[in-house]
Amino acid sequence: MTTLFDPVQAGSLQLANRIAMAPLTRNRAPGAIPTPLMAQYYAQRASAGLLITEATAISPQAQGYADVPGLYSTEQLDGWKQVTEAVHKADGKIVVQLWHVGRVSHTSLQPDNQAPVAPSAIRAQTKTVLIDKGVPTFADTSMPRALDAAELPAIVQDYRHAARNAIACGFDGVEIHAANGYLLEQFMKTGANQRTDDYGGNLKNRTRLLLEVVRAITDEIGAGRTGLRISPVTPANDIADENPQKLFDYLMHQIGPLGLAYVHVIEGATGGARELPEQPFDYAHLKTLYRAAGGQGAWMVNNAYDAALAEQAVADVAQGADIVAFGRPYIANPDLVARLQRKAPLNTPDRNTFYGGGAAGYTDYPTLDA
Ligand code: 8OZ
Repeated sequence: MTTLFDPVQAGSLQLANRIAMAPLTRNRAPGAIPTPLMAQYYAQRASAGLLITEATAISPQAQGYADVPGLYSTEQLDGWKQVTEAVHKADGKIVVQLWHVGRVSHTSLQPDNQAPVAPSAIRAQTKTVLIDKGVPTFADTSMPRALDAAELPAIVQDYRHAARNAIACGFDGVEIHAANGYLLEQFMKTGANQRTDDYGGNLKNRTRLLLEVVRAITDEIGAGRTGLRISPVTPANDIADENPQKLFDYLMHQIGPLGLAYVHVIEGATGGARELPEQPFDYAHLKTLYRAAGGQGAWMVNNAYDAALAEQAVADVAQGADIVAFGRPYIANPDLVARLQRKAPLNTPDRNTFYGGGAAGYTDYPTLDA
């Protein structure tokens, strides 16, 4: 029987175990530049089979939160090099999550204080994090403007450049963030996309931008180093679709043949309930369709897994998962792999230090052996 502690192949990534650190926004990169403290934080967690970085902006326009990192300037790349070196020195594997927030932004975070961009000029009823004199504050997102179709090739190029930058600074690969109500999901879901051009309306059109991004990135760095994160039914950041099962079933047909390293699925509401009674979703069917379409990537699942649920998921080869990603447990347990293996108790994460700040609640959670 397969366990969480068995190795697994995800595309060209050879992973030592089936436990991944989920992407976690921590707002500790002032000026969008990764710091030595971030290198320490990721290296502490390097026993995970795969580390997925916090969401990382592919361009200035892609920024939507204070003090989140980017992957487009020389200073940012130098910062990330320290991170990848520290993780590799600790025998870890790390991919960077490529992010464009779309409408989930604030004018004060956009180039020249412009409006954030979106498929349609529909404001998200959600908040973003601004940091005022070191103190995180929540602010309503700004009214976005609808992107002209002629602007989209430049955004696809930004993804391609970011993927090239990722490899140049030592990442083992990238994860495309197509979840949680950000730009790529805004295009996919009817609640945010009312376009009448080639990027709106039917499923082919709504998934067009994502598939262009996937093709550009896989062409640039290879599909075996590229993962994809989706969240079929999450209401995060005010996103909704009239028929998520149909949308994601369709997407599996499209991505199956592309040779991706893994598909990372957030089950239920991000950071919330795994089951949404008003929005049932068949994840096993999704996986079956992906495999039927030729998809051989690792199937990664996420959202509120505990040890028992995770063990059960990887033990069930047909229905279950190849990899389980843990989010909140990784905030507080740098040695999560050892703790799960030894069935040891877990430290509890402190919500007050999730976003912004320094080492407290970041690099100071104790290991079992400490
Ligand atoms: C929490 C706070 C800010 C951003 C996501 C990147 O939900 C995020 C995020 C999470 O994917």
